[in-house]
Amino acid sequence: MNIEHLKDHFAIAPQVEIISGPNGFPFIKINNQHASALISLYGGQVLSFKPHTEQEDLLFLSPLSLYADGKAIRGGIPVCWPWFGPDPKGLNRPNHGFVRNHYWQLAATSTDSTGQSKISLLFKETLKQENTWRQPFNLLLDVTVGKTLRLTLTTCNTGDKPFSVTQAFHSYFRVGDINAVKIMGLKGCDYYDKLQQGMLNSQTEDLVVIEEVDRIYTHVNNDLTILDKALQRRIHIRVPNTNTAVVWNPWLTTSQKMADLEDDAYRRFVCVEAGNIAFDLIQIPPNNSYTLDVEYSILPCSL
Ligand code: TA6
Repeated sequence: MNIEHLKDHFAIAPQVEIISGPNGFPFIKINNQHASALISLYGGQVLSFKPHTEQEDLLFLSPLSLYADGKAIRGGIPVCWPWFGPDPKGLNRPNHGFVRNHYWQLAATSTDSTGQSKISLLFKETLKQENTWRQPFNLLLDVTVGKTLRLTLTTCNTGDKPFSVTQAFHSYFRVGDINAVKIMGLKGCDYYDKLQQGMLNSQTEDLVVIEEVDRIYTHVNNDLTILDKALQRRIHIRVPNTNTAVVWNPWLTTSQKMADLEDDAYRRFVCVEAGNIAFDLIQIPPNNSYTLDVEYSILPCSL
């Protein structure tokens, strides 16, 4: 990917720069009146978002993350598409689909009158893809960086047959101390527990993470909140059009097994992943599209 070409076509001084990241991965660096952010074209992945009012990033990015072809970047907001989790057909294709492991095209950059920056990334059917996925499609990711961070992922069926996807924003949220975190908005929801062979359980209280957690929640609210007493802040996740979400924290033993995570990294993040997951399969007819829309904001603890 030619960074000079990207600079010529898409940089908007001084708010939007194109820079070379680790191993020459092209990054879009945003610094506008509201916030700073970093987006990798590899994976179409937001790696950092920090409103100027905040001391700490919204997102966790592993310092041991690999920046290598065929590997996912560990942290930020990986895009899981067109399937979430293991290959639904059992053909040994990558976990969480293939778009987090390939380059996206930078389609447009803009700023609006309120000072927000919008970055549009495109993953085209004609770009590299798994040879078993034969559905004609376009996939568009719009990232809007303002006081809040908004991501919309639009799947367009450009073929003549319907197809189905599962998908998620696999967001790694930075927390001050996992022991001082409460996840609100899941009380009363049922969940499938991946650590108990998919057993169905019910969430009776706000979720406190005290061990490894890997759950798919159903019928979730449109608003989820991570209350972080250590950083004295709340992360608010607005998901207007989905009703499944995953919560994942690997805890110590699983972190130790992961080469791209420090052993104690589990203390510093929790994944709360909004999407259409497992049974929440989205069917898209020919010439139709579907948009997953999520907005993240950071609020003080006291409000
Ligand atoms: O979203 C939770 C999960 O599917 C877990 O089961 C866990 O394995 C995690 O994602 C990380 O997956 P990855 O393929 O990125 O190593």
